[in-house]
Amino acid sequence: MRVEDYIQKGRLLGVLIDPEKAADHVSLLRRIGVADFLLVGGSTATGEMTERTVRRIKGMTNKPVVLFPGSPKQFTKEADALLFLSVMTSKDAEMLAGRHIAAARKIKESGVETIPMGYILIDGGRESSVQKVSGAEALRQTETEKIVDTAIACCLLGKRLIYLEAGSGAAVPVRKEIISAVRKEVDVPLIVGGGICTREQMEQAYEAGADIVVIGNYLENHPEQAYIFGNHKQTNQICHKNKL
Ligand code: 1GP
Repeated sequence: MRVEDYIQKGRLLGVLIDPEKAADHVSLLRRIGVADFLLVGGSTATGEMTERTVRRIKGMTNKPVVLFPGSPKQFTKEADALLFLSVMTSKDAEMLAGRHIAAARKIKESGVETIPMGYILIDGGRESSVQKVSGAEALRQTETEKIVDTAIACCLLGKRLIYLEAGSGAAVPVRKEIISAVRKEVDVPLIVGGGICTREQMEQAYEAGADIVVIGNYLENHPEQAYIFGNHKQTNQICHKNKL
């Protein structure tokens, strides 16, 4: 099944694995076990690290492995799909289209499934690594109307997925009122991530309209807590053949 079709099911948990943070086998297994699919990416990971990490995960599970790249160098044809993201809150043309042009031919020739995604950075209470690396601005959590307008613009631009991002390790996740306001105006699947550390926060995001919740830091630091986020929907129809 194509990843884009799979994510239409909703109430999915994506676990983000940063290739720069080497994880032991048990830690990775725990995180893979609770995920519906894996996201691989980091702000400054190299291509080699990314490819090694994708191969490693694919050697442990048949759950989809999706690239969430911090730069074009992080593309690898080993992945099942690529989130081809435009940082909608950036004023830097490179973040909106320039880097995409640089990587376009390689991506097309690889045949890897590519999902155009609008990435909306929202203030999570501390400067995120994506802000440091890209210089992208974060919209304030009080700017609901602007966030919704940005999401509408994503759809008008043909994005088929929207990521509401409070930033890696955010002190405050995206408010549920923002998620529901966006949900009311757009039909494309919504990903919500940044600073989610509890089951309650995850459930609130789903209830407000998130189709996918992404957790990175918390599970990286507390892999033994992964079970808390498990069985987050009644029928988890994931996966082809589960190697775990
Ligand atoms: C970061 O939204 C993801 O891009 C995940 O954030 O690491 O804070 O869970 P956390």
